[in-house]
Amino acid sequence: MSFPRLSALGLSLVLALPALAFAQSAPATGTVTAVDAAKSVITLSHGPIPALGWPAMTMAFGTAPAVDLNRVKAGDTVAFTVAKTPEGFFLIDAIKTVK
Ligand SMILES: [Cu+2]
Repeated sequence: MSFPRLSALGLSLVLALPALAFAQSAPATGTVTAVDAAKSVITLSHGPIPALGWPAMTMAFGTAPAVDLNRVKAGDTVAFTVAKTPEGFFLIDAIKTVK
């Protein structure tokens, strides 16, 4: 009967994973500095993202297929969420302009 061993392994894996890995996306806000919709890449100057332990910075992100980058442009102030893929990449999985 291997069930108890599997349970213990499952628990240790859950505890070892960063909280974000398979959980909800991390919320953040920022300003768009560049958009390449054809490549699904957006560059943002973003504020601190406490859920990821990140300081404010300017960086490029890939985006999830559901994100339509034709709806944002350089200079826009945006609210977005960042998800970590199982491969360890950070992707924007939702974004919207804010006033
Ligand atoms: Cu960053």
